[in-house]
Amino acid sequence: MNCKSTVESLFSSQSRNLFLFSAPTFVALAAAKFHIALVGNPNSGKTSLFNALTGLNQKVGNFPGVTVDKKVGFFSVEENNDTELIDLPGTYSLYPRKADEWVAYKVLMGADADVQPDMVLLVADASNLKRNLLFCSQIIDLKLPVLLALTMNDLAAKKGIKIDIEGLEAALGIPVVAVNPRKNKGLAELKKAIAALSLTSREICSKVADFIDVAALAPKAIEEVQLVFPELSKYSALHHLINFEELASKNDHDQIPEIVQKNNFNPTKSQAEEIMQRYTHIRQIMQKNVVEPGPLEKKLFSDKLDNLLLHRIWGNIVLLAVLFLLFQSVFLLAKFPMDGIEWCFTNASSWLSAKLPNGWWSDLFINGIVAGLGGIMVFIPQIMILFGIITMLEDSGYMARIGFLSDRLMRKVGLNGKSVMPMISSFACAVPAILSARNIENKKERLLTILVTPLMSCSARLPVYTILISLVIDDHYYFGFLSLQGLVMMGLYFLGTFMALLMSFIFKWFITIKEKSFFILELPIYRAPRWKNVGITMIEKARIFVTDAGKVIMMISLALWFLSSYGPGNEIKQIETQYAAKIAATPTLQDSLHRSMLAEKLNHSYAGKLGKIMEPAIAPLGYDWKIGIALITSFAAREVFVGTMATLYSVEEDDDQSLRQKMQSATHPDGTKIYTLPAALSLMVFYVLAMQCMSTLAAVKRETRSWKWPLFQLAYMTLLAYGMSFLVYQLFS
Ligand SMILES: Nc1nc2c(ncn2[C@@H]2O[C@H](COP(=O)(O)OP(=O)(O)OP(=O)(O)O)[C@@H](O)[C@H]2O)c(=O)[nH]1
Ligand SMILES: [Mg+2]
Repeated sequence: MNCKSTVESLFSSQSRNLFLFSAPTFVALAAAKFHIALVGNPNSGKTSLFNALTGLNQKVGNFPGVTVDKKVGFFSVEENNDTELIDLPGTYSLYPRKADEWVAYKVLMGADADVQPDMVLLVADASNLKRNLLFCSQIIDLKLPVLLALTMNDLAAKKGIKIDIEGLEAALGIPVVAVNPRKNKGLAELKKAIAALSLTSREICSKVADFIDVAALAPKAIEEVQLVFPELSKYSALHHLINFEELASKNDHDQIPEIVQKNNFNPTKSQAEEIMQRYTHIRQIMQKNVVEPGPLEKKLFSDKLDNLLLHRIWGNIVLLAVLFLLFQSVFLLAKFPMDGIEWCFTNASSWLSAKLPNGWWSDLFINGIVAGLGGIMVFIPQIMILFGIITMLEDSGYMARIGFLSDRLMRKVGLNGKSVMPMISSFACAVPAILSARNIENKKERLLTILVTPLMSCSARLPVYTILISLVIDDHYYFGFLSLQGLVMMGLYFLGTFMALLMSFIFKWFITIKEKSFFILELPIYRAPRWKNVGITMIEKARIFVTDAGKVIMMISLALWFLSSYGPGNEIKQIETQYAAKIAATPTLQDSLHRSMLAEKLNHSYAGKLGKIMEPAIAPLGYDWKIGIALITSFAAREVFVGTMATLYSVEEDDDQSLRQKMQSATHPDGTKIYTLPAALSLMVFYVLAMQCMSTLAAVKRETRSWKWPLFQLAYMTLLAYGMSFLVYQLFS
């Protein structure tokens, strides 16, 4: 329906619609900034619509609970290009239970200091209209200016559902526009409707008829709250009675509890009554305006597929196969591009060494910057593939099934089927994964998920695993396609997952938060992943990896280059003079003498001294001092390991070898190899289990609102890593 008819129908409707009183009194869009809050049920397409309108690229996924925080973007309505759109987490009703639902709830109740919306853009899934209308009816009763955008009309049509949009509009008393954000359809109409509604004053919007008789739910109490807060609608007043602690400002804190007590207000009873009344009215609206097929008439492809994918036996077999393919493809598909990138960097640095004049700055450039950059660029293909596959899992709807399949196992260790989504997305990065745990209702399960999620191997560990595996594991294929290196890599991922479950099982006995636990996850229908989204995510993540991690790596590489090229006093100078004399005496040995000089200089540098101090602590794990330095620098970000090695080895040797070759031939002072199987395995285990990521700790601090949990996490993971690496080294040597 186009906007003209939307507006016309609003003004001509004989329904309870109060817009028909409207004389435009408030030209909000002309004001500098107009704020629109985007709300609706989870997985109804809010973020898709947000992206379509603002041109941004916020994360969209085919499962409920993708957005867990507010996100802001701008778009233009008519001439005004300063309209602010705030994407919010999905909520099923105005009775929030989860941390992410509270975010949306507070905005809607006007209790969020940062976001005071002038209009609410409500998104509802047309293929699930009845449930979506519950939330919609609650928003209507808040008496804010509201516009309903119906998404998933294509799916509704497939299911055989027909909606009379004009009828719906009349019945609800708010404008309704059909859109398809996936295909950018209906956006112009939506913008026109926004413009039209923005001309309607808030006061007039507030006069729209109640969807249900709110006052009857608690007549006296609501009236008394409205005396204290005259600006509240009846329904907002009811919510203040229920959630006054979160909604009322400190000054008004005491008044509402008094009202609650005096009137014997019972929130549970009022809520049950309210929901019943709403559904009664919604059923009438549906009967009049929506034609639905009988329950058995149309079985969607999704339902048939679920018979297999959620099957108790087959479902789990498919799940294992999917995870297996995920890891194998990260290894197999990335191999050739990685070799190519490595080849380019090795050649570039030998070309540069030949062309640039000798000097400290060319040394810094080639051995510090180029070596550091090369060390991380190699891993772009693997990171892109990993993010690509995870995005496909999320976008297709399969991720939600993984949650469903694993709920039983998860429960045994104190977690919840919903913990699976953070845990799997933590294969990519723990920071967004920890945020996404907001989707878990139960506080204890959410905390446990946050505590163990960093044990899942994130993409920053990939570079470390890859280089260590290539040093000690044969490049062998079973049956022509099963890569041994890939299997070891899978083993590392498995170790992290197993430890996460084990730790949760242990912690669940010590964390005493008592709360009812349940697993309600709406299974979305299967959808083809949007390839553009997959592509953009892959490119975007590669870009972030290179720029964010790159910045840290560059800085650390530069600092390391300095620390490993200079030393205290004039020790370095002395070594240089000594060797100059030796070379002058035996010029035939010049090459090997030069190499020993570099090694000795490194040993006497600041970095060498620091490494030597920590060597006794890490020797039992099979590490030398250079690994020790890498363990410290890795705390900024794990992938810094590779850059650290690149810098330390390039300061010492100036051949045209790749980092891998240099590490392969590295030896202890007694001539034995450093990267033996036991040492490399022990190091891999350390990287699987240790908490070496400042950003993760910061995220945990923010989500748990205390330092207690991140510090606990740092302590337990470090101890676990040390203990297990020690065990592995001793067992294998
Ligand atoms: N077929 C179809 N799919 C859509 C439409 N709109 C969105 N989608 C898909 O619906 C899924 C959910 O979209 P999101 O935009 O992430 O939903 P959301 O409401 O932001 O979800 P939460 O953040 O979890 O509350 C994605 O797979 C979208 O591609 C539509 O009109 N038709
Ligand atoms: Mg979203």
